[in-house]
Amino acid sequence: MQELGMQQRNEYIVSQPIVDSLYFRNNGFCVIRNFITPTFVERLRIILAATKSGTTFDTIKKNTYNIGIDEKGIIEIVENKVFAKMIGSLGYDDCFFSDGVVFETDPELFGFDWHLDITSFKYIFPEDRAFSIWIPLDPIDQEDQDGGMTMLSTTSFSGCEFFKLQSHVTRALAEGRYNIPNIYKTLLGPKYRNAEQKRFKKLFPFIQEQFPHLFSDSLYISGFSRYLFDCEGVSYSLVPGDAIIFDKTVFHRSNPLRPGTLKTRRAFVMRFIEAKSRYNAVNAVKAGGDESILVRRYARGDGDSFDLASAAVARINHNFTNGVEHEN
Ligand SMILES: O=C(O)CCC(=O)C(=O)O
Ligand SMILES: [Fe+2]
Repeated sequence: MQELGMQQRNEYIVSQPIVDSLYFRNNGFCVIRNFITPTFVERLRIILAATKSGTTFDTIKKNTYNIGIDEKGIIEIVENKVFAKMIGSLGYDDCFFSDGVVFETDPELFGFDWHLDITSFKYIFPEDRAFSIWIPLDPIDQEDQDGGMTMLSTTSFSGCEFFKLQSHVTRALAEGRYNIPNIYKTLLGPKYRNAEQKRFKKLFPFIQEQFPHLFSDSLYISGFSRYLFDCEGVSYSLVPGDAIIFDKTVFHRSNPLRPGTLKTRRAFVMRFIEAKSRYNAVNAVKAGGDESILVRRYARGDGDSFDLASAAVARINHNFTNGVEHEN
């Protein structure tokens, strides 16, 4: 474990966030201990309480995009030197804050099955880099009620090929190179929209219990692959102030919140995109799902760099000594 200690201290980011950068570079994710202060955890809880529930998914209580995007504390975190040093140590170049997302679940719901965050990262090309920081606002105790997340190492299976496929197919459709039935035309695909689909969904718990190996309604994986992912997945117990940082290529899922004293589990997620990425206009428009206000603000034409003059950017601070670039 590595301490990224610096003298600098501000109200929101604890002065010594602890990450294991080697682990991150090998697996695509790691835990961050001491990421934010109790004051900022409280601030995020207030923001979440004032957030209306989004409408996209029915396995989660709240999933709302574009939250806290102009919040002073978030901008301070992003522009903080300790933060930039941490991000740099994980192997990223300069990156901008692209969205704030709220997630809340309870013991009645399952949260999300294994997935990638295509909605949040549809704006860039598959090879462009991006990541998320998941900040639970309630304690996560794996032995007790859990409600955390499970992460799949990119050494087991990486989502990068899916980003490629999704972007290629979306572009091919936009260019009219082939046609597919309407039902497949957005990211959300044939999920349960009409009455017939909703009736079908009611059978799910039964089918999944009886035949978990045969059947899956995941956008990405079969029932058998879900079993493999579950075997390989990594989870953490976390206290408020800790976080999980994960690359866009990392498959992840919610751990259900078991019944107990905690009635709801809240989380705030910060999304980041590397500043040198290019805007993938076709994918951004055609992939479906919610839209990031910040990305819309910074986007120019298809294939162009983002205009980040007004963005919150973590500057990784490259130094040049004797013509050789090295990171601080
Ligand atoms: O909070 C959750 O349960 C899911 C979070 C998630 O999928 C994400 O941060 O991308
Ligand atoms: Fe996610």
